Amino acid sequence: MAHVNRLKDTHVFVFGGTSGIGFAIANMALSNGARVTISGSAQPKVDTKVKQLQSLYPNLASENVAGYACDLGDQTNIEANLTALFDKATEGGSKKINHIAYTAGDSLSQPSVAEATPESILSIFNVRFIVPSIVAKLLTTGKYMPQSVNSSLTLTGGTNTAKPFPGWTHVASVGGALEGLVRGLAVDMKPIRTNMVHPGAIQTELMQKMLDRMSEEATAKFRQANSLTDTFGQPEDIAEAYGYLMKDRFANGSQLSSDGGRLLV
Ligand SMILES: NC(=O)c1ccc[n+]([C@@H]2O[C@H](COP(=O)([O-])OP(=O)(O)OC[C@H]3O[C@@H](n4cnc5c(N)ncnc54)[C@H](OP(=O)(O)O)[C@@H]3O)[C@@H](O)[C@H]2O)c1
Ligand SMILES: *[C@@H]1O[C@H](CO)[C@@H](O)[C@H](O)[C@H]1NC(C)=O
Ligand SMILES: *[C@@H]1O[C@H](CO)[C@@H](O)[C@H](O)[C@H]1NC(C)=O
Ligand SMILES: CC(=O)N[C@H]1CO[C@H](CO)[C@@H](O)[C@@H]1O
Repeated sequence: MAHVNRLKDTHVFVFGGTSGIGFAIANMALSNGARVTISGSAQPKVDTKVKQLQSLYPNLASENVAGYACDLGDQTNIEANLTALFDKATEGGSKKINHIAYTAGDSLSQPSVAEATPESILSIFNVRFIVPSIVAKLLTTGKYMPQSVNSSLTLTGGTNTAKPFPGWTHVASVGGALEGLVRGLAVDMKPIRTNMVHPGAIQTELMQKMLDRMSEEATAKFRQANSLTDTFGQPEDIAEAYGYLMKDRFANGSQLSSDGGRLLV
């Protein structure tokens, strides 16, 4: 039997699709003939990024790329807002989502161990951990995603969990919690598959914000210390890891890294 392109004609939804890794996942999915919906915190940027994706594939029907804003930092309204978002993206459940990639992540400002408070520690968990947990809850109804091994949810961790940067204790904690979430969801969400990807140092807008505060010398040192090849990873490379996890119907509760060997440096 000839091998088929498994993303063709599927519906791929990307939380965090307006930037960095998520934008590259949306782009990867479009190149495979998927229909794509992206989300970010504000509609103007979502619209700009939808247009940018459309311009990359001039022959694509414009309805194959859509985007809706949802502020994932609004904890009080999160369940209602996510429900409204999925209703829009699926036209009330009639155009179901086959794969979700979750790469949304807000500012990494975190308390030092010395200055941490219960509130400041919990705040790091909101967009990266609590929200994907509520996303999973909404998928249990079957309204938005088919209950099938062909469906998948892919979350995002980071190599910081296994090898924390100095001062990154609480982000490492979120990563550890996410690993448990992924294994738990693989069991509880079956037959939908849940997996995760660990980025190393990937050259995205988020990374650029960090590099902007560093000297050229410090940047060179940072790059060298965080991959075996003295390079940053590119979003279009790690996007393939998410694509693989969407396609392999036996990948379940698993973790992949795209990190240039950062743990071996
Ligand atoms: N880049 C790396 O080296 C690296 C390494 C390890 C882990 N990670 C993790 O991988 C994830 C993606 O990283 P990235 O580098 O691609 O980051 P990025 O370029 O900053 O993209 C982050 C995305 O999250 C969305 N987002 C942030 N706050 C939001 C909110 N309140 N509501 C809705 N959307 C929100 C942003 O949307 P808007 O801008 O439209 O609001 C954007 O699309 C993050 O969780 C990051 O911590 C990255
Ligand atoms: C999954 O997709 C394959 C290939 O398209 C199809 O043969 C199979 O019936 C699907 N399984 C379910 C449970 O939908
Ligand atoms: C995923 O793994 C869990 C835990 O072993 C299992 O219950 C579930 O059936 C698996 N789903 C698929 C699609 O393999
Ligand atoms: C982006 C979005 O849909 N925000 C809504 C979240 O829920 C509150 C309360 O229902 C609304 O006021 C927001 O507009």
